[in-house]
Amino acid sequence: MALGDNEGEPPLSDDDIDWTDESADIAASQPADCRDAEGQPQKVILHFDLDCFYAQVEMIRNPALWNLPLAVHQKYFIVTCNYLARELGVTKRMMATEARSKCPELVLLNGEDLTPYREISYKVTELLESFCPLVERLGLDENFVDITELVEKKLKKVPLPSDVSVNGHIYNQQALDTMAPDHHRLALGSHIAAEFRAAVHTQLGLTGCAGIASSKVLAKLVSGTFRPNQQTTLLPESSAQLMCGLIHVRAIPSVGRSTAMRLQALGIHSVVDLQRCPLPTLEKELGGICARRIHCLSLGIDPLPVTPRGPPQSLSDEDSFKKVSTEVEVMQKVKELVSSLLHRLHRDGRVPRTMRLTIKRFSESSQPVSRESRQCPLPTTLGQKIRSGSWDAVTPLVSLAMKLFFRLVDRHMPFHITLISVCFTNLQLCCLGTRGSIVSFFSQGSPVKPKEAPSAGSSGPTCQQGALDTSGNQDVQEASLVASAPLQQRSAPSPPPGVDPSVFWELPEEIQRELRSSAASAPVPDCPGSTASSAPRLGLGQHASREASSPAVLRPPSLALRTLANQTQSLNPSLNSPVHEVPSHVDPQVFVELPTELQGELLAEWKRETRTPPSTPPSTPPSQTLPSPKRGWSRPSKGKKLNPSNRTQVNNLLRYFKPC
Ligand code: DCP
Ligand code: MG
Ligand code: MG
Repeated sequence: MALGDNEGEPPLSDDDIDWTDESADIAASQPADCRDAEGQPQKVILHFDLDCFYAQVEMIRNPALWNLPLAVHQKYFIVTCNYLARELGVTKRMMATEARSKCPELVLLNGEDLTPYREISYKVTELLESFCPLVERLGLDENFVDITELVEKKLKKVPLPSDVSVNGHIYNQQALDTMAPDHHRLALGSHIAAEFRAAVHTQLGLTGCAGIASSKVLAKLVSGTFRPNQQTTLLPESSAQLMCGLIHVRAIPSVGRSTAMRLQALGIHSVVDLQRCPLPTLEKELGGICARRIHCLSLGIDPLPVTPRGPPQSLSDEDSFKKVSTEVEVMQKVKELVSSLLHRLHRDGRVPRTMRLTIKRFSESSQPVSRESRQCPLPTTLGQKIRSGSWDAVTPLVSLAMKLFFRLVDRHMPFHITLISVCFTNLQLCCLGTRGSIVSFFSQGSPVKPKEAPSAGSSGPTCQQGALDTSGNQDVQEASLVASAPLQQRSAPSPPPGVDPSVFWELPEEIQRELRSSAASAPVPDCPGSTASSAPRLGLGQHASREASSPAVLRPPSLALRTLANQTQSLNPSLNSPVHEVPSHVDPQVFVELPTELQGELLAEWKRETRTPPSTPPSTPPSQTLPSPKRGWSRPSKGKKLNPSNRTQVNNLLRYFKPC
């Protein structure tokens, strides 16, 4: 039952009253002007959940489906259906056969390839990030946004609460007290939420529900109260009722099946049971951290901030089935997974250092079956193949995965597998150059020219196998699977060592000259296991601008820029991340045209620079030898400017990215 169905004030039991009193104490501990103990304004958090997400994506891909009942299935189950199908009795998690019998005119689409859903999912996050940097993804169709600062800005414009109203619903139809600062903030937050939802609809054609509250857990729990395409604001006085309205502990975000089973063993079934359970009892069963966290959550308290996660730390894909019991079948499944992951890795542009294989065995028992995994490091040369988008990587990866498989399963015994998952983790920008070195952008196999086949017969610097993961399988670690990739041969003058020629020749001559002269003056650092230690280093330090300042954040409606970014994205498949933050000394228009890798490096360097305490005198003359990156990027004292002549010498490369 939707929470919103539970309108009106239900009678409170004695337990409810206890809990309400406790939450009232917590509320009373908050200062009246809505600042927390550290003097920060109390948070306003937005949770945004797209409506029938996979079905909406399918309707966008094929507009002829708009007015038809539509369901998306994976294997035999409906994973979602549009609201028209829901009206006709189809539900999520229903068997596809049952859905068909309930609604014979149902259009059933297979949703096992997540690629289109992922793509649109990231577009939604990017759009939200363009309004506000504090966005945290949750699954594919949800985002938290910390809109506290936006609310504060609005508050400055509308300090008098007289005409404030809430946009959308108020949970439990609680009356808004326009004189209460927290109500005022949440009301302003509801208008921001409405603006975000409108933008997602007009720019991406998607509808969704929003919840506005003072914490992540409350925002998430309240957002689905009215569906679809609606929003609900939770005022603090109603949070106790919201939490007590959750029947089962599983309704609390982050309480999964296994935690719920452990709680059940303690006799805890409902959220109220959990609220009333003494903390030491919980701690004994779940450990201190987990116990305190879920106890707080059960009370609607969630101190965790919205944490932008950046790009995913790993990419994985899995397939489940009734029975796989032969080596050939396993290899076929692994090959499919690896191929799909290679495509995603290529678009991502980073190189994985580790591969993990996970399986699930068949079990007659009703108890959940745990997964078993083995992992191994990937040879760096294989990483290069992956990054270049070469399908040559499939065979060695499948062979590695099969070695992992046979560490889990005895090949001489019968087996029955119901799930295989392949995961690439430890994703890194590049194998050449150290972190913070711009050389990684120019290194061989950069995603700028991912499909270009290297010509035979030439050779260049390559990183050999990196440091071995001691947790991995020795025989897998030792597998020598790939030959070093040769560099493409071009006419003279040659690029500096360590620089991908295919990228180098795309650069303006001026930059080519500068890279050559920079390379001539410094050694290249080793990456783990690198054989390229004799190649010259292109340290960012020498290219640094010393004009560090606050971030230049591009926000809508910067339509021209967005269009430019979109165009660039379509030209360069590796550029699939949003451009919302630009180093202050880089021309935003130029920045969006750079490959993601270089954007990342420039941003990281610039952030390191802004974090460096302003202890280094800004007038430090540029060193004749290369300065260390730290020195080169140190922040000047506020208000001081570099001597232009110094700046010319210090800013070798970055000046090409500066606005005219
Ligand atoms: N999903 C899935 N398997 C599940 C649950 C969900 O593959 N067991 C996918 C399909 C959904 C998407 O995740 O479209 C988002 O899940 P939601 O629970 O948010 O459901 P929907 O967005 O589809 O519907 P709603 O309008 O109820 O949010
Ligand atoms: Mg949804
Ligand atoms: Mg969801």
